[in-house]
Amino acid sequence: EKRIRVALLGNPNSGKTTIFNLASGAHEHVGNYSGVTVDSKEGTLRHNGYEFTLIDLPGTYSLSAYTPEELFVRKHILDEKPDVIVNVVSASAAERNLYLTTELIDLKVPIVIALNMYDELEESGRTFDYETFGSLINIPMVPTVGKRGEGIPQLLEKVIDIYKQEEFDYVQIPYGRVLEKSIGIMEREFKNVEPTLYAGWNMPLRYICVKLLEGDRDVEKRVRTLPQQEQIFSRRDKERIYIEKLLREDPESAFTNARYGFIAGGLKETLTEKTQFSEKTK
Ligand code: GDP
Ligand code: MG
Ligand code: K
Repeated sequence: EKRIRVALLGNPNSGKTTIFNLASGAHEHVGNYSGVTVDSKEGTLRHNGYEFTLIDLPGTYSLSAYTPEELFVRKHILDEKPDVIVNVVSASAAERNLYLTTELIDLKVPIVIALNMYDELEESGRTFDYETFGSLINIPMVPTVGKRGEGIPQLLEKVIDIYKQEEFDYVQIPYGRVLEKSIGIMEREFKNVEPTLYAGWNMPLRYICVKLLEGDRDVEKRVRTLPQQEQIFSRRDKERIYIEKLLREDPESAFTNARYGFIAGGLKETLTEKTQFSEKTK
């Protein structure tokens, strides 16, 4: 029997524990994450000839290295390398929830999106062309209503598909002319670094460069172990100044805004208010 390790990841209150309990038959506490302990829970289930190990991770809004939850989740993805990540997204708050997805895209990990709370989206009268949005980010999206168990078999089928898929065509988040230029310069700075020195971090080079430009403490700590760290940091500092000068915002905000811009652009084409929709079809 084949085993698939699946990490459930998403914002607090997106329905991760509900899906976890439902699928694994566990009875974990559903409600606001207390924040007292940062921990994950494991449960297993069988479906269609596979044994799934589900991992319920703490809720996070981002994967920066600021809060214990964010660091824990990022470390889990990088070190435990789950076979597939199920990104649980609250469909009724898609724009905010999909921010985390942009960070997962940069990490180039296999993802399936559970578009949970789909009942709330429908009740609010909106429509979401999630298939089009999913093809924009090249990640399958499966509508689910965790509370009622709807969509879970379909979700597991998609997880199997992604598990079996051998090659991925990862989308790149477009950060805009100024940031892309700095990313390229940082990537070239790594030309002199022996790749085996950072291969174990399991971070794509582009991700390392983005995080360095953002000033991510965890990635900075790692880069300090490289023999070329002095040149890298001196270049990084110059690029941060350049970004701030041209964009008139700190680099971290610039990256955050670009990620939100990417999501907002895609949703503008695919997420409609009912009133607009019915006017069009009249
Ligand atoms: P977590 O913080 O991501 O683990 O979220 P929980 O699983 O604790 O769920 C948060 C709340 O949303 C709970 O009250 C659930 O009963 C509710 N919930 C979960 N899935 C759905 C869903 O698909 N639709 C609706 N309307 N509520 C849901
Ligand atoms: Mg939970
Ligand atoms: K919760």
